[in-house]
Parts: sequence; structure tokens; C-alpha cells
Amino acid sequence: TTGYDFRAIEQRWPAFWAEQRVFEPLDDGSRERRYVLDMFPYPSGDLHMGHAEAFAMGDVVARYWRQRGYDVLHPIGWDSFGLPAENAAIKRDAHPAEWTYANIETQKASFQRYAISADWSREIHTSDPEYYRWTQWLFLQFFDRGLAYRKNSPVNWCPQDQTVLANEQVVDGACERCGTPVTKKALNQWYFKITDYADRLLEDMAQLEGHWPERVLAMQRNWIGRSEGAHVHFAVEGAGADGGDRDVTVFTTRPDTLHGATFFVVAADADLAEELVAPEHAAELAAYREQVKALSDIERQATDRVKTGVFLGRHAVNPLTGEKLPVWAADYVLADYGTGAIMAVPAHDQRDLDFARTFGLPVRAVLDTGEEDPAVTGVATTGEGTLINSGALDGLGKAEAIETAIGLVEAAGTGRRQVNYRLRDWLLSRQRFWGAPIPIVHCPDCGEVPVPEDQLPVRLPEDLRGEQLAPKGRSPLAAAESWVGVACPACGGPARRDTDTMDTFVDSSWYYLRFASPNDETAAFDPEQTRRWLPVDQYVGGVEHAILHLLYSRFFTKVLHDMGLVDFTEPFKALLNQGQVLNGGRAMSKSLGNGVDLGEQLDAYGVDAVRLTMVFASPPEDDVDWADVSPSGAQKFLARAWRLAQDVASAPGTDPAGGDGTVRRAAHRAVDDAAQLLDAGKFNVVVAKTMELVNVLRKAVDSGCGPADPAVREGTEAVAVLLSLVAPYTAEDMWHALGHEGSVVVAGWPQVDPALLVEDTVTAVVQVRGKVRDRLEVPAGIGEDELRELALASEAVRRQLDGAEIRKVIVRAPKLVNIVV
Ligand code: ANZ
Ligand code: ZN
Repeated sequence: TTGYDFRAIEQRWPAFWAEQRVFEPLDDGSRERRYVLDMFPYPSGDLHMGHAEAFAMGDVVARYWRQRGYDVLHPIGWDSFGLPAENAAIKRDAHPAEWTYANIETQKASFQRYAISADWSREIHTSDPEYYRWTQWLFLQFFDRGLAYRKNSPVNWCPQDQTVLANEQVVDGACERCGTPVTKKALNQWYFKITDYADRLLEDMAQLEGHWPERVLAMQRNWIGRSEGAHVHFAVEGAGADGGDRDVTVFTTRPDTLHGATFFVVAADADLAEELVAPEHAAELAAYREQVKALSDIERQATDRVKTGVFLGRHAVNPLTGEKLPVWAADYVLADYGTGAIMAVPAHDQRDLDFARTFGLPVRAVLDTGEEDPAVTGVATTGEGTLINSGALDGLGKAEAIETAIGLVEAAGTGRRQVNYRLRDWLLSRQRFWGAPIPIVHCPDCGEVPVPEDQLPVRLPEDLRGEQLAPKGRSPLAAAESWVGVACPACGGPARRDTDTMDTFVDSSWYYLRFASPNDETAAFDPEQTRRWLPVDQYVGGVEHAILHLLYSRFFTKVLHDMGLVDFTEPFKALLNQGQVLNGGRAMSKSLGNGVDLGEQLDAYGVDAVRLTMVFASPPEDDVDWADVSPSGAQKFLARAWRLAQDVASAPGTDPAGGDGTVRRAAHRAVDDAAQLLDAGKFNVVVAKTMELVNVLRKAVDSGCGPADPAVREGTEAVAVLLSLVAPYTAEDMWHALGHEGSVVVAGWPQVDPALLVEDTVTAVVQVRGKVRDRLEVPAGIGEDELRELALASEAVRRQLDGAEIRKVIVRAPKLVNIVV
């Protein structure tokens, strides 16, 4: 045989796999079904190292489950709407579709070379009208249920991209995409009412415990941000319409501290501040509001900032004590959380204490925690303790006092128990071109009118390109006059299409459903197929999607469940977050100049060596540092495994008798270990076990029972199956060399004989000065060194030796150790 030539091997098998359709599910009900999904790629350019890692991991799972006899759905598609395509089109005077679909061709070819075991017959593109028709249909279902609505409110605005951003897309006060500081702008925007589902998004996480990474669950929990507490109404004197009082409600998680409230604060940028301010303080407030506008929410809440604010010239009456508290406007209170107003308890809330110390407001402790007086130390006390200075609440513990206080305000009609969420409704409209148009028509007489279902999709105009798509503060679609003008579907009068497009997270919130029936022209997804394949058994993707995409997908699934369209409430049963590929301990980046080109790696070492390196480097969820790994080592190992198959294949006939017991035991043990390791997600250790098995077999061929031994052949076939999970080309080549005609992809997991897993033991005798001093139960296959160590470590032997100098240790494994002193 000639040597291992990965280039030739890579040429040999793709056509065979395509012809055998081994990556497509049978879908005939003969086998139990499993659905493995990698987060679908955005076609930004060619495949890179990050894709190579993520998809290698997902493919291990898909290929393993196929070997275990499941009917596996492992589809792939493209998240192909989005800003980069639009920006590229503006730069190149092109239509975004040109850039997008050209990239997809390139990237698809690379995925195929990388031998991802994906069912390409189900490929979808979210930018195809056949797909976004159903995205629009889903929007209308939400609209019908009151779950999609429009409102005017201050939104995050990226001055660079000239579009609004969801809260989730603002990172440290800057646009997630371009890093430009985000400002606020008042706009009429579309929202999905995800807040209606806050509780269920939280509760249903119980289904995911143990199957999703704990840190992702923690991030989701934190994002939803459930707080239990109370709404309490304060009367602000003189702020009412005719100079009377005006009720203002606060949200508090600490109603037990009502007696410790010493002032009252409203969000400076809320309308409420303008409504409450006394005329002689209005100018000061207006100036302060200008100053606040420039700040992001994060800056506003930073604990180390000097507190700012203005007195509004009013007082609020504490409903429990009758005490009058000065009303301030400040930026550390946010307009869109709770009610936008708080009762300030400086003794027990650090932000309030900082504010009180800045403006000389009183501090009154109402909970004795045993700590020092916050008025003196400047440190708010937040622990457990006993209520003081609190009338009827005195002497109670914190939890009890919270309950009692809620009871008191409820009885007086001045408040009630309230659960509050940090989660905001999902702002989904974008003033950009390359997305699914919002299927609504605005009619001067009828208002917001849904586009009738049989008129979907509302297609993007095809004649806009280049500069016409450039951001101008309104959607580029607004410039397409012939597209915008339309007859109202309700009254037939002249009306205008909505010119915004949907956030691309809408597209990706339901794509996993489409894969079950990707070509259905009558529905977003076929309920029957969906019932068969979903939910997804294993979802694989980066932790960067821990909040947004996963939360939105979970929300969509719940709405669809409530519509009776799916019978499950969580879309992804298990989640794997693969690590990143680093270089020199740092993320690859242009500015660091430490990028590694995937194509060059594949050219130099071959697809299998790169894939094996990715999987072998570390557990799937850990980062891989490309500076620390050895794709050439991986290549050498693959060559060794491949040569083993050649040697076994060319051995003259097989020895019909039994087969070598030690080799058989090693092979069965390796296969059994591998299954357990795969089930536990320790893919890297599976590679290590495969390497060990190859060593055992090589030794058997060269200096043991020889290549014709049936145990050696059986072991080599097992190696091919194990390698088929990570090194598909090499494995297929080995399998065929060994005389098989079908594909190794569906070879089936090797049968393990449990009898071979039980290790035989024998009794070893240990002698000191010629006399038997101990007996040890040891594995029959124990090595000399190991047996010597065991003998010398024996308690009985040590007692006999009592420090005497050992002259010689004679070992006859596995039965005898003789110690001469
Ligand atoms: C009185 C109090 C006393 C509070 C005390 C805390 C400690 P979470 O847990 O995040 O829900 N708050 C309410 N609305 C706010 C807003 N719009 N901007 C800034 N802060 C706001 O926090 C709830 C607590 O944060 C509320 O309970 C309120 O302060 C404050 F010893 O009320 B607390
Ligand atoms: Zn109308």
C-alpha cells in the first residue's frame, strides 16, 4: 500500500455519501428519532475557526447517535438577513441578496469539504420569500393575539447604523455591532409582548436544569429579573390637576422599610418628573434632563458615580406614617423600571445613602442588623435583623415585617403586593432594508391593518440598491414610493405599507421548527412532522446567544404552544455551549494579528486532522488554544490508524480460531468506555481512548498475535467506527479497506460483550526472606512495575522489612514477588 494521503482520501468519499444519502433521516418510523441542531450560521464570509470548532462538536453528537441506531435529523440553513449584507451592498452599489447568496455558496462549499453530516436537502434561508412569508405570518398571529403592538417611546438609537436597538443589543452603553455609543430617541416602534410570558419563561427553566449549562440558566434568570415586593401609593401634595394631591405609586422590594423612607425620587427623564415639578423649579429640572439624556442606563446606575439630582419643590406623604418626604428627580432611578418612582431608604439602600449624603438628607435606620450606623459609616446595612423605629412593625424580623407591611397598606387601600420584572417587551422593528417587511398597512381611516394571509409574503422591492439603502434615519423602504403606496385591505382607500423590517432575531426564533418540513408551502411548519421531530434533543452553539436568541426562541415556542400548534413548551431539551478557538491565549482578532485561517489549516493538515485536533484539545465546552495544539500530531495518529487498517486488510486470510483474548478485551473496553464518555459529553477523552486502542492493536500486529487474528480485525473495525465521529474521511477509507461496501456512517455501534469487561484477577504471593508475608488480588494483566509497587506498598510487607535495606526485588507477574534483604 502507499502512504496515508489525506488529499486523495478527501476526494474519494463526498460523492459516495451524497449518493448513499447517509446524512438524511430515514423518516419511516423504523427507528427512534433524534434531532441535533447547530445554531445556524450567518453567511458573513467563509467558514472560520470558530465554525470549525462548533460544527465539529455538533457533528460528533449527530454521528454518534446515527451509530447508536437513531434516525437522526441534523439540518443546516442560513440566518441570511442582517446588516452586514446591507452595508456591503451600499459600499458596492449592489443588492444585499447578491452579497448574501454569493457568501452562502462559498461557505456551503467549505461546510461540505469539512464533511459536516448535515442533511442539505433541508437547507433553508431566512431571506428567501418562501421563508419570510411565514415569519410575516407568525408576526400576524402575534398581532391578532395582542402580542405585537406599536408604541411611542424613547428607544436605543445607534447613530452609526441609524437604527434602533433592543436593550439586549446595547453592550456597556454601546451598539453591539459597531461599538458606537447608543443614544435615546423617541420613536413609534413595534414590540412583542414577551413580558406576558416572563413567569413562564422563568418557571419552565425547571425542564432545562441539568441539561443546559448552569451559567446560561443563570443569565436567563437574571435577564428576566423577577422581584417580589409591593406597589405603595404616596400622595404628592399640590401636584394634582387643581392644585390638590396627586397619587404616585412606587415599587419596592422592601415594604418593611417604609418607616425609614426619608425622601422620594422620580426618574428625571420620565414624564412624571415634568408633571410633578413645582413651577419655580421647572427650569432647573429642564436643564438637568438635558444633561441626563446623554447618559446610558449603565452609566446612570454605576455605583461609583457621584449622585446628581434636583429638588422638585414638592412633598410626598408616606401612607403608613403620614410623614412628608421631599420629592427629587434623579438619574439613578430609571424611567422604565417599576413605576419610575421610588421611596428612598438611605439607611438600607446604598444608592439612596449616597444620594442622601450628597444632598444632606436624613438617614434613619429601621432594621437593627447589629452593624454600625449607616449614617456614620456611609455603608447601608442590608442584612437580616429586627425592626426598630417602625411603630407596629417593631420587633419583627425582616421577612415577617415585609408581610405585615404589605398587609397594612393593602388594608388601608394604599398599596398592594406586586411582582416586578426586569424583562422589557421586545422591540422588533428596524429602520433597515435587509429584513422581513412588517406585514401591516397603515390606513388613515382603519388604522393598523394586517396584510391578508393570501397576500403574503410582502416581498422586499428588488430595485433598491447601493446608495439607496444608506441609512437616513428612516427605513430605506420608505423611499420606494411605488412599493409603499397600497390600497387598504380593509376599506380599499389609499394607504401606506409599514416601512420597517423585523429584527433578524425574529427569523431565528422559529427556524428550528421549519426544518421538520422545510418545503411546506401551506404552513410555517407541518404539525405532524413537528410532533415527530421536535423538540430539539441537542442544541449546539456559542454562549454569546445565552440570552437573546434562546430567550426569544423559548418565547416563540410558548406562544405557538398556546396557539395549539406545538405540543411542547421548550424548544431545546439540551444545550451545549462549545468553547472558543483562541490563539496564544487570546481571541483571534484582526487588531492582534493572531487570526488563523481555517482554509490554510485544512490545506496543510487535512480536514480530519483539524477536526480531530478541535475535539481532542479539551472538553467541548472549554476553549481551544490553537497555539497549544498539534494538528500535525493528529495527522500522524490518523496515518497510524489508517495504516493499521491496511495491514489488517492485506493479512493473508483470518485465523478462524477464537482470537487473542487480551486484544478483544481491550477493544470491548474501549468501545464501552467511549459510549459512556460520549453520553457524558467528554468527547476529547474518546479520542484518547481511540489512540490507546490503536496502540494495543499495532503492538498485536507487530509483535503479538499478528494482523490475521480476528480480534485484531474486530478491534480495527471498532477504531474505524470510533473515528467516524471525528475523522469521517479516514474512517470511511479504513472501513472500505477492511472490505465493507456500505458507509461507516451507518455501520452501527460495535456490540460490547459484557463478559469481556469483567477483569480477571489472580492472587499474587509476596515473599520476604523466602517466607510468604502477603497475598494480593491483582488484575491478570498487571505489569511488572505495577505489581512491584503494590507489593512494596503492602502494610504486612513493610512491617516485615522494618526499614531494612532491600537488595533485590524479583517479580514474576502476575503471581509472585520475592523481596531479598
Ligand atoms: C425601598 C427600598 C429599601 C428598596 C431598601 C431597596 C432596599 P430590584 O430588586 O432590582 O427589583 N427601585 C425601584 N424602581 C426603581 C427604578 N425605576 N430605578 C432604580 N431603582 C428602583 O430592586 C427593587 C428596588 O430598587 C426597590 O426597592 C427600589 O428601592 C428600587 F432597603 O424600595 B427599594
Ligand atoms: Zn382603510
